[in-house]
Amino acid sequence: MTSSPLDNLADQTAELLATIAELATIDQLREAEPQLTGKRSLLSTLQKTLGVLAPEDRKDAGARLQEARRVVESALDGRRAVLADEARADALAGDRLDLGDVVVANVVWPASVGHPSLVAITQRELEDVFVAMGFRVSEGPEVESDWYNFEALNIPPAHPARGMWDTFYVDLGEPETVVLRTHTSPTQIHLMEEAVANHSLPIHAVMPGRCYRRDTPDARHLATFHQIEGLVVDRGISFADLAGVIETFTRAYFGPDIESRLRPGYFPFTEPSAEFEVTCTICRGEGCRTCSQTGWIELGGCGVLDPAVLDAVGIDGDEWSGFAFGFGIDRCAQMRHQIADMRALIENDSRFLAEFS
Ligand code: FA5
Repeated sequence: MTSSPLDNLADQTAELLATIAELATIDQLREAEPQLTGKRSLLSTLQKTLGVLAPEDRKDAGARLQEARRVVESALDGRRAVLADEARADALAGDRLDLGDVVVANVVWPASVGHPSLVAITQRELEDVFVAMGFRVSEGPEVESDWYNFEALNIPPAHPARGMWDTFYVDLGEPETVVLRTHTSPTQIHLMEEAVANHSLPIHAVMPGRCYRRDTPDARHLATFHQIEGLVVDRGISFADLAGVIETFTRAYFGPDIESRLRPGYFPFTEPSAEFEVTCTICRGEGCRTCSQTGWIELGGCGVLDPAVLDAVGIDGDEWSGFAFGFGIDRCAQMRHQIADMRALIENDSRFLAEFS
């Protein structure tokens, strides 16, 4: 029996089908296709050999070869469809929003989201210290009339001391009559008026809250910041009582290692007045950018109530006397936690926020 070029066609076709079955991606299929069915493929090469066959065998061989090509091409098409389906499914899986993940995330999230800011935490700690010392906590409005923010505090219009506070005015009523409070001191006036109206003197209170100034933010300043005001109105109060309260506060809040001092200062609503400072905790008093190389950081102002203020609210200065203080809450947080630049408090850097969660 004479041999034919198609003697191994069945095995060769089976090998081609096995190769096709192993193609793993559309790209591999595209690359392999010319060698499987193209001009230089085995099937095309066999096609060219048919000419050597006797004419009576050629027709039958042609038909077998055609059938083999049909089978191979059909396997190729089938594999192409499967691989295209798989590629689409992979892409969809990549894009898919897994609702299961969202549900799991909801369960895990509360542990790491939504905690009070460092300023809120500090405010609460400061309140706790003063409550332990016998003060009650009160509040006042952030939008004030000029009278509460300035005039009642012995700062009449055009008084040079107004320059101490760069003020945001609210566009309401007569020009420059309504302000965003520049300090918490107007709450002193509200409390004293209330006590007079209710015959409820003496007063021992602290009043925390937000303040606004047209200050350019820097290492120690923000345009929106917080103060905690302190007010004592009682009989026989002197500067020594104020100094004692500040000393007790400093030890309770900062611990025994921090040094503090009162330096003579000026506020129109207290006389005598002082500025309360602590050793800069960033440089331990050596001098740095945060404390402008002084080694000290001012935390607040304080003093004995000026009789003109008692007069403005109708309190008899012969019977009653008092003192007041106003500390920066953000500054207290800054010194307690050694934050070199106060702007970190409002930048929302998640690494900073996580430190105080
Ligand atoms: C006052 O605001 C006075 N009302 C304090 C006072 C109250 C004196 C009662 C006497 C009696 P002063 O402007 O110095 O004072 O501000 C007090 C403190 O608020 C500062 O020491 C600082 O800690 C904080 N503070 C002031 N301005 C800013 C600001 N722009 N950013 C952050 N903290 C500030």
